[in-house]
Amino acid sequence: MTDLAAVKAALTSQAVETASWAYGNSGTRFKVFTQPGVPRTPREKLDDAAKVHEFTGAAPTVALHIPWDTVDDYAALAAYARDRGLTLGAINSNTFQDDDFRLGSVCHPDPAVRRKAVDHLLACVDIMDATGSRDLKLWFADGTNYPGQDDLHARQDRLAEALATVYERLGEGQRMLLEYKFFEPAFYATDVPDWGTAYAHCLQLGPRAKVVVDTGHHAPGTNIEFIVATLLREKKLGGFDFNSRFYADDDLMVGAADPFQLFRIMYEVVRGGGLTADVAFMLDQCHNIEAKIPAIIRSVMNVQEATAKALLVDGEALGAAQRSGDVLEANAALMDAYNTDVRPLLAEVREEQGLDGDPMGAYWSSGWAEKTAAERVGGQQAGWGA
Ligand code: AOS
Ligand code: ZN
Ligand code: ZN
Repeated sequence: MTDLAAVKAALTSQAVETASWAYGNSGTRFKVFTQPGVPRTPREKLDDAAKVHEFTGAAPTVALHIPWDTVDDYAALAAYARDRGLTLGAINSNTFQDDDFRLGSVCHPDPAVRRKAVDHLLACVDIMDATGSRDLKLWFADGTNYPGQDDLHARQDRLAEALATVYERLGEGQRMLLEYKFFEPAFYATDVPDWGTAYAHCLQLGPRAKVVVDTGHHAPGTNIEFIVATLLREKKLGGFDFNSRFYADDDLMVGAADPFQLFRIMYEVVRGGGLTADVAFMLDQCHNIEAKIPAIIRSVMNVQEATAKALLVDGEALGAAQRSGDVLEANAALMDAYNTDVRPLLAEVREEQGLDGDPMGAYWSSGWAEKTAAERVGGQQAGWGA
């Protein structure tokens, strides 16, 4: 039997971090479609994020990206967020948009380019000091396109050296989250292509270095929940970049392509004791053709639905079936939870928090979309096309 009060308490305390860049215009390398009312400044992105939090009650932090969210005074930006009931979340670095990084950043063969990349990462930690952010999130576009282009082994050595320099600089309570991705923009060998490489570096660095699982960064068919279970066992799961994919790094709304996979992931999170603040549940998505704030609200709700289903798994029945080797009953215990319609439960949880049970409806009737469309002219691009 599941303890409904415990399930509700877990759902009430769950927080999903939204990404500043998801509020801006985005697209593919073919076309960036502009939308009315899109934020023009980091502050306006926070205004939109505050709406997501207002209607879901579950999105209290916002990840920033440097330099896309560059401001003169980061402490003032953090105060601006606080005034809107938000705090600033992970600081995402960018070592992929500069001409100097054609052959890589921290893995580049030229020490001067590596130094430039490390300086940027250190500047990101300075920003974390000002914003009070806990996490530095590192994703490296580094890699090679052709066999022989550079020395794979030496590139790992350079990466390790750069990471160690930044790790040393972390302040108390700060963490380094290392993200992996199997290809793109490099097409032959990516320098952090998989969880094993990220894990090996994090293990070497120490307890404050952890792995980020971006759900869109795996080869088709990869069992992501197995990776999650393993990282949790090793106390190395720092968080998620949630999104969904049909083909490559599509950055579509989490839970849209494969809600069953999201459920399986959240089940391993619950099973492995990962439903805590130690694991950052972040969204890393682009809303190229759909309205952005409602898409982010939908994404938060999709994470909540998968979590609710995971929490509803009858652990006793599942355990008993597993111990007796009853394959079908064990599978049925998971599927029963997955096939439960948790929307009424989540509506109840929201209403108990004083929120509208229907965040999407509440947002659409709030007038925010019309107000921002009228007031904001010339919305900002998210920062990249794809
Ligand atoms: C890139 O593919 C990664 O998913 C990054 O996490 C992210 O989208 C980028 O660094 C934006 O900050
Ligand atoms: Zn990501
Ligand atoms: Zn990605």
